[in-house]
Amino acid sequence: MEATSANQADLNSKVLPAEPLSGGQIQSAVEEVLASTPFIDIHTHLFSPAFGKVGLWGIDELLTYHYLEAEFFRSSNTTPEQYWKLSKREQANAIWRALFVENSPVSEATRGIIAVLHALGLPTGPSALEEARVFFKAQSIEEHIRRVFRIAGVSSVVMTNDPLDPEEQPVWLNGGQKHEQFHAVLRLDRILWGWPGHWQRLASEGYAVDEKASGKSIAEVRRFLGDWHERMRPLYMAVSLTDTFFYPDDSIASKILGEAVLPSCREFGLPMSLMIGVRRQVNPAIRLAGDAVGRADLRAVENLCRSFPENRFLVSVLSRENQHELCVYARKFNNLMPFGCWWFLNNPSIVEEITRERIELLGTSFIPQHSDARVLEQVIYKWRNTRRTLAPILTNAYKLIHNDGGGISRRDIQRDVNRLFRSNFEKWTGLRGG
Ligand code: RAT
Ligand code: ZN
Repeated sequence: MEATSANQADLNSKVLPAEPLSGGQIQSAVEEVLASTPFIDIHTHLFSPAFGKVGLWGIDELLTYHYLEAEFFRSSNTTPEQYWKLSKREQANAIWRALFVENSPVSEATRGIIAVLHALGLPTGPSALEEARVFFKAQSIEEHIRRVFRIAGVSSVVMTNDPLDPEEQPVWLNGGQKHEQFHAVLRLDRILWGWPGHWQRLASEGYAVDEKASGKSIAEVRRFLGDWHERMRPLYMAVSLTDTFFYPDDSIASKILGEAVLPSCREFGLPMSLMIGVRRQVNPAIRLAGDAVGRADLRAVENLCRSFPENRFLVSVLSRENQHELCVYARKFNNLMPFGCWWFLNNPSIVEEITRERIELLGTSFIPQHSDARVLEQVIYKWRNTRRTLAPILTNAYKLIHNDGGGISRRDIQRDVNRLFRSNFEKWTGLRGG
């Protein structure tokens, strides 16, 4: 079943039958509702066509995704130094050979390539690469995006927009983008933890800031955020943080977060997204694939939620060991919205564990997943996998209600799926019909 429109999904939750389903009907009702509800993808690295080459799509980009590069170095004698000297096409050839011809694509990321090729009606066998190249070359991006989103069952996606990115900045300075299926997010890594390497960029753009973020700097960072809010109209502000992140402490990041970013979020009515737990560049030789994970001290989240009750926080944590605490904090603070099974967690076995735990502790008051897609067509496999993993989890939750004597209707299921994959986010950000 194809995903219906966003408006239809909202309507469904009012007009679908309200009679209780029998135990045997629950599973198919859940599967049908999941399949027909368009999801909002709340965090990706995709870009609308206005950004030109910044937006990645097609088979060579899919194959050189950093999740696959990490796996490639485990199954090939090619060294990172040799690999980085190759052209993109040669890199893709090498990854295809190592992970799809000489080995079976059983990992989550390799299986994703197979699912994408199949969904687009392409062959998936060892000799499929050239045909895929011919197919992608023939696509026009606007139409291709519509098709990919339709297959993936997403109504819109949220980008990651860095105001200091030299490739992105000119697009925003020349009118930005207006594509209704792509929403902006003001990403602040360079401003927050990257201040020592980037404050001069702000200074050169006319903001009176200094290295220590002293004097007028805080007011000037707020002016910078205001200017970018005006340009981007973001749905939220965001930052990714290491496992050692803490709040409050005497770092510049803490100061800018507490005194500039969070007050600006309040001023503009935006949530702040914190993605916590990355250990950056444990192996710099493999570049983007070289980041790892560490357990964080979530008392930082506790302190933020308590100290800033007027702010709303979207939080994703990378370490499996932090997941339970995050749920507990969400029970204490209703300005905290856990979201997604991020990066190394986006594997069925771990998604299953985390999502069950979240439902048991939080009901439907969380956002189960985002795709984190970097290459357009990845939304096809990532959302397909999410629906497949979620179906038995939701079915089980409803069967438990049923077995305990409660009634569950198709209308209830639609309402819940809407909440998990649409309206929790819409409510948090003010997005309408996204
Ligand atoms: O999942 C990823 O692709 C990571 O490299 C990161 O981009 C992460 O999702 C982030 O947004 O920092
Ligand atoms: Zn990301």
